[in-house]
Amino acid sequence: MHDELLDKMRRSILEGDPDRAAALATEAIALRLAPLEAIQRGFVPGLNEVGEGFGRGDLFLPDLVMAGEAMKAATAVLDPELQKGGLQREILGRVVLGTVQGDIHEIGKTLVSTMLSAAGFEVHDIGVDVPFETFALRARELGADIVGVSALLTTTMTGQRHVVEALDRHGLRPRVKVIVGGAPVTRGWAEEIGADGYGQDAVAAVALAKALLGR
Ligand code: B1M
Repeated sequence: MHDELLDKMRRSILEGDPDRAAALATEAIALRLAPLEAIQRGFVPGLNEVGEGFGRGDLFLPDLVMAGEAMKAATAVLDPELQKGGLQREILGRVVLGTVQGDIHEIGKTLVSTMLSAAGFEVHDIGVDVPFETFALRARELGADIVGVSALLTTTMTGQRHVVEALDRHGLRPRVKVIVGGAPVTRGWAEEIGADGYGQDAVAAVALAKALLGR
């Protein structure tokens, strides 16, 4: 029933059109399409196509930039909807979350942040291109239970290991749990660097965070 709308969403990202993407997100809310479905089945396939085109050399950096802007416009509209229903009193745990040093990809990290907040976690999103040491300093300052580290590049995922090491140096492990994620990250990688878990997507990250804190 929503197939046509989902396809328009995909195309708004391919065309790098933030206004259109935002308008389609608004339409989705009016039609009561679940916001996560709009993101995962509508907008993300467009981003993936742009990523593939860029990887093949058919598309260029400006295309990637505009696709990212369109995605951000859509998620800005859908974000408050994702948050709804998450207004519970009890805080499940405190999470410090960021994209690792050298990496400015923020869309997936922000989605994970939104979903964790909606599930009842207190999330401190410390942004993108975050120095390894800063994860540890902020975790200590805020009394975090979990540190989440996102990486989208094969060159920056090695930074996730440095974050685990920084937490070790500050004596925060094993009390503070580490979750890693991002397109090139795997369960095997998480194990290799001594992280406590790997979230394949935002929904999996929430389930993992709950499980790690025994919730
Ligand atoms: Co970039 N980029 N990019 N990019 N970009 C990729 C990642 C790439 C795969 C595209 C490609 O070549 N096919 C490629 C990486 C190749 C590699 O290393 N293997 C790439 C490249 C090469 C680059 C540049 C180097 C390009 C250049 O300058 N020549 C450059 C690097 C800049 C830097 O960071 N230093 C660059 C820049 C950019 C933009 C800034 C233009 C833009 C980002 C805009 C922004 O974020 N504001 C951008 C975009 C949009 C992409 C693609 C197309 C889409 C990423 C995205 O937002 N996906 C991407 C290709 C692709 O992924 N298909 C690509 C949607 C998002 C919802 O998914 O981020 O995977 P994702 O997050 C998911 C899961 O991974 C998981 O949950 C999320 C929600 O389900 N997850 C976690 C993520 N973090 C998690 C943390 C967790 C748990 C789960 O726990 C803590």
